Amino acid sequence: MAPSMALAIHPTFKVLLVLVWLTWLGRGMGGTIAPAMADPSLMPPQQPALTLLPVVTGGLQQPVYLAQAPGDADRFFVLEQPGRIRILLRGTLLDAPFLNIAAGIRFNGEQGLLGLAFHPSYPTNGRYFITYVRESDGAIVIAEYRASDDPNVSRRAEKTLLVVPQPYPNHKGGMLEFGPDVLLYIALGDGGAGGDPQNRGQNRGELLGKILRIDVDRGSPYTIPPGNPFARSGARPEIFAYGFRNPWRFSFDRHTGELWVADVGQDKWEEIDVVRAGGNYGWRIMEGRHCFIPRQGCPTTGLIPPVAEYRNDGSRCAVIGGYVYRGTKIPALQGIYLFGDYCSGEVFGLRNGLQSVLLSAGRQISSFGQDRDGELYVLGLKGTIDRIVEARP
Ligand SMILES: [Ca+2]
Repeated sequence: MAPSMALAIHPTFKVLLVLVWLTWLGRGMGGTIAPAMADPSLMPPQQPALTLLPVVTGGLQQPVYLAQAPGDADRFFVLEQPGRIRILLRGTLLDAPFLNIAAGIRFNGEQGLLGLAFHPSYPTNGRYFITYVRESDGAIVIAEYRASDDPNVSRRAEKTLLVVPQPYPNHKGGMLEFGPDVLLYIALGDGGAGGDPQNRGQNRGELLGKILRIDVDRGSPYTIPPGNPFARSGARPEIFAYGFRNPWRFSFDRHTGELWVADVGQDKWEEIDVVRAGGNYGWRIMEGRHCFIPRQGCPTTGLIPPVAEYRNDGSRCAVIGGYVYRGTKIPALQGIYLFGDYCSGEVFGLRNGLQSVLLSAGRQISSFGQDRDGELYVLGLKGTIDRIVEARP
């Protein structure tokens, strides 16, 4: 199968050594990864020198996401892919999970507990939302949970919002987050195999290969926002945008509200999309800015190209979406979209269509995370959390 978003530990130490070596090589080469559109005046006047500050070095099993809850400066909530939400309380990893639903979760490869979003009114309503692949049949589940009176322990009662059957074990997507419109956005992959064999990304009659948007404050378990682009068209009304392969991570720019989606590529091209309502982002007609089916002369009318792409050659294999930096501690990073590659461990910066390597993390990057202040974190699949900080000479 073509490269996908393999969230599995590499099978042999030899492969790991090669990866480490390639990462080291990449560090030495550095520089721009997409030479096109080169107007140097668009580049940041001085690229910030970045490094990683360890936050957690052990005690986590396959962390795949990190978030803070509104109104809570003390805690980081960390998703463990096998099915637990752990708490990092003022720098200390608590032994007892906030939530442990591992028994009901299918944990294998790209499957597991994949997404977490706190309701903007979490301090008063305690509501939060997760995405996971369930043990019984491999379907992906969007579910709501609630905090208890103990801020370190969740209630266990589940309210199911959506169950989406999955034809294959890969390409789950799984990110979910509230937009500035207080609507819940959910990313679903094309359902897997390779090359989207049933053309789900382009089929607006189903939910796979889409970004969804639902209103969890009205209706039960949710309602369709009246502004959804296909609310009255016969397509699935939850769809916000379509034509995605495996949108594993997305984020909203805190200043502009723009929705930045990283879509993991198939054979050659990893892409970054800025997504708007009703947009068709091309898969499987196109992979990045290139025809996929058919390989030449594909119909591109109406397809929205990515704002950036890079080739998944030897050391690079899968894009990991990050955040437009809106923190205060690294002024030179302001407004730059940070993202990474799962295999190479590189962290890239993107602004005005120009990308460059900002940092080599030297690990498998499973996700980025953002704290309340807008500072950014790198999660390593093998159990690490590091904060991105400015390197001091
Ligand atoms: Ca695309």
